[in-house]
Amino acid sequence: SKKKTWSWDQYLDEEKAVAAPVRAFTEYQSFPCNKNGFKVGMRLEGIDPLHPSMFCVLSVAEVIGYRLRLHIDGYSECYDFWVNADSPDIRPAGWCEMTGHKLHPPKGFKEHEFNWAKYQEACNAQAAPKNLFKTPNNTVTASKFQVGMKLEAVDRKNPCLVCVATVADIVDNRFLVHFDNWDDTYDYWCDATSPHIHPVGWCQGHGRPLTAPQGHPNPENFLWEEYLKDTGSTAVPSQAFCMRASHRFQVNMKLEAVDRRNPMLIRVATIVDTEDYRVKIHFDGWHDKFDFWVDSDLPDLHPIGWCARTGHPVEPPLRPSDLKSSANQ
Ligand code: MLY
Repeated sequence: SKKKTWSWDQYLDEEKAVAAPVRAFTEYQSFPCNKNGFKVGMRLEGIDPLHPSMFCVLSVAEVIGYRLRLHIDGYSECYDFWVNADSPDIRPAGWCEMTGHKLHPPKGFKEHEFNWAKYQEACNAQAAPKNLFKTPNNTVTASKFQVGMKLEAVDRKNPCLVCVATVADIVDNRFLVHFDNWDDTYDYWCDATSPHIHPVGWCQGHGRPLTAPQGHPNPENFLWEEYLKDTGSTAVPSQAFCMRASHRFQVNMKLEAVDRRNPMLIRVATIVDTEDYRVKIHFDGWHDKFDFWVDSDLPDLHPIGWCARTGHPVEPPLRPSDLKSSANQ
């Protein structure tokens, strides 16, 4: 084609824009130090993004650069999802059994009749070798957080709500936040530094309403003392919480960001607004109506040059002529 190859250097120069500095990005957003060794067809275990409490049998459906499209075996392709090769949400075959987690088998299997060795043979598929997975760096585990302990947590699907929640699972330095008497679709994995979690009593201390468990007989007058007693549970000790510092992104900084509506694409993007723990992403050349807020540590945000370095295409800014030609199609 006649299209000139697009370059960040030239673009930043033309736009008189600055790149978000690499130091603003977390380890999982920044340049990887290994190659993506996963291959299409390999099997593994991992968290179902729509049901974060569930570990499922997955297969690698597509590999682009440092990213993978994962398929939940036995289910529709519409549930496929993309992760980075170093995602803590994926684990080698056999991990669930080894760590005492329930593995959700492919559709059609009963829970106890699933067996990795037989399944691999039946599918004629290879399990992804263990060395392809990121080994969690020996971070201190969230020792003060224990399964069953209670806390107050932001419902990230309804971010204005702070709700009664429980530590439902722990893996390495992360734990699963579950909202009492709600289904697992609101659950999320985080660590002790998350800005979304607080000790019991935080809402009261900050003059904020606390959302009681679903079906609580007297939600307007929820009392922790009573609830802990009734449920025979304890609160996460307040010293366990160590909220991280706010991010270092600034308005107008450029970066590369996964397109939420078509997550196989990574686009040239700009930070157009910030809060302490969130940034608002704009895709260059696109209408503002596509702008969206994300947590600043979302693993789908990357420094400029990440795509080039990892062998992933980057979608250059949409130009006015692109709009015209797409309108004429
Ligand atoms: N309007 C939503 C709110 C659900 C909130 C769930 N949180 C507390 C876990 C509904 O009623 O479905």
